[in-house]
Formats: sequence, structure tokens, C-alpha cells
Amino acid sequence: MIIDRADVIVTSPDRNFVTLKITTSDGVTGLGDATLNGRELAVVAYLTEHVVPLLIGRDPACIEDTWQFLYRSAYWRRGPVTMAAIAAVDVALWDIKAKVAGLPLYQLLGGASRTGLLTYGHASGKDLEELFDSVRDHQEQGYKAIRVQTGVPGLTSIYGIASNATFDANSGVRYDHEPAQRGALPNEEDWDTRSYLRHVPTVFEAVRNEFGPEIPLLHDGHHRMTPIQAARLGKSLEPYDLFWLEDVTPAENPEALRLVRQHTTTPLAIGEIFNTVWDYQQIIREQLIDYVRSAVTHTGGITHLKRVLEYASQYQIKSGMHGPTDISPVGMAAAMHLGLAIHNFGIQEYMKHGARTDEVFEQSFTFEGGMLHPGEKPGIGVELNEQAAAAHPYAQAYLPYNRLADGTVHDW
Ligand code: EZ4
Ligand code: CO
Repeated sequence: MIIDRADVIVTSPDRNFVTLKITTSDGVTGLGDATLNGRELAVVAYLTEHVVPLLIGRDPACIEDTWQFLYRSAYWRRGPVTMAAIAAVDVALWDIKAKVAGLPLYQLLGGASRTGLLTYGHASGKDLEELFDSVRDHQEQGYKAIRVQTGVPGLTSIYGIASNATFDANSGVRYDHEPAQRGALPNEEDWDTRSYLRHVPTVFEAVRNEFGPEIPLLHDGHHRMTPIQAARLGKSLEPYDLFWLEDVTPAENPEALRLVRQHTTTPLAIGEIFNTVWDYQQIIREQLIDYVRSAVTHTGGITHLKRVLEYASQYQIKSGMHGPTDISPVGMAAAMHLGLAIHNFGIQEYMKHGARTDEVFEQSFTFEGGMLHPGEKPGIGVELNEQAAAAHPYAQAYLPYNRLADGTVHDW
């Protein structure tokens, strides 16, 4: 059996998704997610021009060899575009291997280590009233753990707040918690760290008073603080017992986390924009984090993220895989198989996709009582309805960016 063809399919049901479909000479197909929010077509070109021609004729069973070949033969290593492209190939080959074996992928990864995956959802509101409604809504949907993001007085538009606007494909407005906005230019948001640092502890105090001490709560700082500001935030949130505080400082500087760590016992998570084990080397070895935020989709696939998580397991660091709506159902399913199999699973982020996306990607995973399960279908359990996909052509969309009051560009 050889790889006969590989097709890159771009579809934009509620947002843009890039999917690699590999077909073998026996007619077995495998899917991989290659979606890189706001830079989708760069991965399409990388795959179409440079990777697909290398795959034709290869043995689909040789997953590790194909990974090493694509990684090392490029010479130019790492980076989000390269690693998303390699991830898509890797997941598609695991999908094929598991289908050929007649087993759900998690069985090939060691079998189930638990009955299901604890998830967290995204509650948000521009003020406390909206936030509380959103928390209640998530609890009604079954979520057992909840991320909390709110507006900050004085700031008009900040990361993580759901829009109430009904999604319309051509209006350019956001839907749900999707930060990318369709249109020719990125949206500009505003930022002021001092206001944020004053406000966030009052939000968590209010949420604990309203919803009690039991519910695991999370928060995302989205890379916007300096190390000492992040240290102060971690300290000021200690009374509210966070499950984790995420991305407090920009990802490029691992040493920042050492300073944060010296000042606070609030658990830390980072890594959604990392893409290799080398990005994690120092912070895992020095035990500067508690959760690895990488997605299968952005970190070289099952093969490479498993390597990261095995390394993390030596230091009692657990998984907290990235699961926003810009990971396609293919990428989410791959994460579920890996999360079910590994010992050091922590929590899985899960934002539901829209109805259009669910029609394009036929899924067998389940979400019940706040727990995800990848299902028992051979492979990863997701199939692409290509006819439905073709009805939603690519639409240009960008992530927003931040400016301070004086006009300075700031981390978003
Ligand atoms: O901003 O996935 O924790 N989740 C996040 C996400 C990211 C988007 C970027 O594409 O930080 O909302
Ligand atoms: Co995040």
C-alpha cells in the first residue's frame, strides 16, 4: 500500500479551515488539520507546493520516518507554518493506520487511561451580569470547568469577550468567542495593563461569591503582561484558587516564567503558540509551568506532541491542549485520542463549533456531562463532507491586534 494522492481542502463554514486528505492505493483515506488562524493560505502553499509531491508513493505506515523526513529534509526547522503542515500529514497517517487496524486511534496510542476527558468552556461578558449569565449557560451545557474573561472598565474592545451578534458570513462581525474577523484588515483593540490588573481580581472574587468554591476556574492573560505584572496578577488571584492562569507573558521569553513562579502559587499554563519540544525544553526542565497548552494541530501532530507530553510527565506537568474554534473537528478529535491515552492528561479546552462546521466535518466524538470522548469508530472518527465543504469558499480573515492609549502597538 502506498500513498496515492494528497489533497488540501480549504473550507470556511463558520470560519476558515485547512484539511489535508491522504488517500492510499487501497482507497483508505486519512484526515489532518492544518488550520493556522489568520495565516491559513501560507500552510496551504507549504503543503501543496512542497509536501504533497514528497508524499506520493511513500508507505503510509511509516509515520515516524515520514515525520523525521519532513522535519529534517526541509533544513529550515520549526515555526508555525512548517509544524502545522507536518502535523496534518502526521494525523492523516495515524488516521489511516488506525482505520487499517480497525481500531479507534487511542487504542494504538496505548488504550484508554480514563473514561472521558474533563473539558473547560469559555464564559465571558462585558460586565459581571453578562458574565454570570454566560457561566450559568455553560453549567447548563454540562461544563464542569470554566474559563472566565470580562471587559475592563475604560477599554472598549478586548480579547476573549463573546459578541452577542448573530454570525453572518459576510458582515465581518465576530460570532461566539472567535477572535478572527472576516475582512481585508485586522481589527484594532485597546489595552491598558494597570486597569486590567486592578479589575481582574474583583471579577474572580465576584464569581467565587456567586458560584462557590468548587468549580474549577481558568483565566487567559493572552501574553500581555511583563514578568513582574504577571507575578502580581498571579499573587492577587491566589485567594480565588484558579485551575490555571494562562499565557501571562509573551511566549518568546521562557525566563519570564521563572520570575512569575518565584512570586505565586497560582498554577501556570503556556504553549498555544509554541510548536516544538524545544520551545518547552527550559520551562519543563525548570518546572516553570503546570500545563502544556499545545494543540496537536500546531505542534507537529500526535507524534510530536506525545513526545512533549512524555517529557512533561517526568515533572508532573500535565496536558491542557488548546481547543479554540480555530482547531477544526479533525484537530479536536486527534487531541481527544491523545488525551484519552496519555497518563498525564490535565484538561481539554472545548468550544463547540457552529452547525455549518458540524455539517462539513462529520464527527463521532461525544460531549456529555462536561466530558469529551473520541468515540469508537476506527481512525480518528471524523470524515469530511466534501460537497458541504465546497459550498463555503475561503474568506479572508485576520486576528485583531492591540494598541495602548498613546498608539503604541502592544501584544494581543
Ligand atoms: O487567541 O485560538 O486560549 N485560547 C486562546 C485563543 C487564541 C486563538 C488564536 O487563533 O488564546 O482564543
Ligand atoms: Co490562550
